[in-house]
Amino acid sequence: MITNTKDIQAVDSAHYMHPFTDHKSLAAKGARIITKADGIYIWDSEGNKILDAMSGLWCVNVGYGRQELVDAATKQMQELPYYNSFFQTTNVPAVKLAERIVGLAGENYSHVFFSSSGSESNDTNIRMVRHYWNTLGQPERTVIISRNNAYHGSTMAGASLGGMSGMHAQGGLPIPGIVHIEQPYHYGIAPTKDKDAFGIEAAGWLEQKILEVGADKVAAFIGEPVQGAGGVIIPPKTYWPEIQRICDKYGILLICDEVICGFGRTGTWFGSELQGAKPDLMTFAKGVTSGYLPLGGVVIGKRVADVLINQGGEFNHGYTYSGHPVACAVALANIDIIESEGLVEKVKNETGPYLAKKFAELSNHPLVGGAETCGLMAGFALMKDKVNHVAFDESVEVGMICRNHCFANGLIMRAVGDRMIIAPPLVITMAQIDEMAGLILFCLDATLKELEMRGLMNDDLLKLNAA
Ligand code: PXG
Repeated sequence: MITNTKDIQAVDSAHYMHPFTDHKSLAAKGARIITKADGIYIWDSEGNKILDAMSGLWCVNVGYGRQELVDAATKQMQELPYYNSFFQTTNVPAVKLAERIVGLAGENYSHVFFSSSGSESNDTNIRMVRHYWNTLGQPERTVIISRNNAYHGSTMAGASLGGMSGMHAQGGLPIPGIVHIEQPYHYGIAPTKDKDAFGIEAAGWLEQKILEVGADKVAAFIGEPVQGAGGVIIPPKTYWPEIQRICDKYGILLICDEVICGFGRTGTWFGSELQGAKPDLMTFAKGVTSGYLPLGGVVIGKRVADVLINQGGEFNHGYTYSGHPVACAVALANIDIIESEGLVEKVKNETGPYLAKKFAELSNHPLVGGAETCGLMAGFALMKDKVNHVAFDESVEVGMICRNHCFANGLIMRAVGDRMIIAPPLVITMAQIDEMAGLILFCLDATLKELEMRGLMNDDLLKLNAA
C-alpha cells in the first residue's frame, strides 16, 4: 500500500508517464503530490499550502471544493451515468447545456457540438470547416491559418494548429493544410512601435498569408483571443477587429479558441466578445466545468450550422463521450455558480481592474518588463535590462529560476520562456489578490538576489532599471 510521499513518488516514477515532462529529471527529485484543495489554495502531501494562481491548468474558474458541483455529479450519476448521443438519441443535461451555452454566446450562434477536451474540439473544428466548404461545393478550401506560439491542443491536429516548435519537431508536424503567421506580441516583437499601428500590421500578416496560399484555398483562421499557454500575449485592441475585417473580406471562417478565455476569464463570457471579433466557431473546454470533469466542445455560428444542418447530410464525426450527461450536469451547475455569484461582472469591474493596478505596481520591479493584464489573465517578461529592452540569455533559464522561487514560497505561477504568467480562479478576492501580488514581489526579489549572486545582473543595469 502507498503510505507516504517517497512511496508515491517511487511508484509515480515507475509507472506514470506524465504529460509534457522530462522523466529523467523528474525521477531525480520526485513529483510534487497534490492531495487536497479549497478555494484558491492547494495542499501537497507534505502539508504545504500553495496559492494556485494558475487555476489548476487555467480551468478551475469557480475555485476548488464546490459542493454544488459534487452534488450535481452525484445526482446525475445516480439517474443516468452515461448514454450516447449517436443513433438519434439524446439526454437532458446535454440538451439543457447546449441551449444555455448558445444563450451565453449570443444571437449569432445556434448549436453546440460536445467533446471531452480542447484538443478534440479543435479536431472537430477542422472536420467541421472542411465539411462546410465541401458542402458548399468548394472542396479545395481546406487550408487553416493559425499563429506561431499558439496552443490549440496536443492531438495530431491540435498540435498542428498550435504553433509550438517543440511539439512540431517531435511529431513530424504540422499535418498538411495548416500554415502559420507570426503572433501579435507587441512587447516581444516591436516594443518601440505604436501599439495600435502594430495591431493593424500584425493582422495584415493574415491577409499576406491568404494571398500567398490563394484565397480560394483558405478554409479558416484560428486564434486564441488572448494567447494563454504562449505566455499571456494580449493583442493590441486594433488587432481582432482587423482580423475580422480580413476574414470577412475573403469569406474565410473565423474560429476563436476560447478554451482559456471562455467562461469569464477575460471579464466577458467569451474573450472574442471583449476583443471585438465575431467568430463563426468557438472552441471551449476547461472553464465550462471549472475542470471538475472533462468537457469541451464547439459553439457553432448560424452561418455554419445552417449549411451543416440543412445541406450537409450526416456529419461523420463524433465521440463516445459527446454530450456526456454527468459532465454536462456539472457544467450546468458550474454556470449556475458563475451567474449567481456574478463572477463575470466581478472580473470585469472589480478583480480584473484591481489585478491590473497590482501588475502596474509590479512594473516598478527592476526585472519586470511589459506587465499586462486582461481580466484575470496576466503576464510580464523578466528582463535583464528593461530600459534598453535586453533579455536574458536563453541559457540562464530565468523563467525557471523565478518559477522555482514561486514553488518554494507557496505560489503556483507559470513560466513560459522568460514570461511569468498567472490566471487565478475567478472567485479570488481583493485581499487574496493582495496576498498573491505580495508573493509575486517576494519571489521576484528572491530571483533578483539569485541572479545577482550568480553574477547575471550588473550593478549599472540595476541602477538604470530602478530609475
Ligand atoms: N486550446 C487552448 C487555447 C488551450 O489553452 C487546448 C486548446 C487543449 O485543451 P485540452 O483540454 O485538450 O488540453 C488548450 C489547453 C500550459 C497548458 O502549459 C495549457 C493547456 C494545456 C496544457 C498546458 O499552459 N491548454
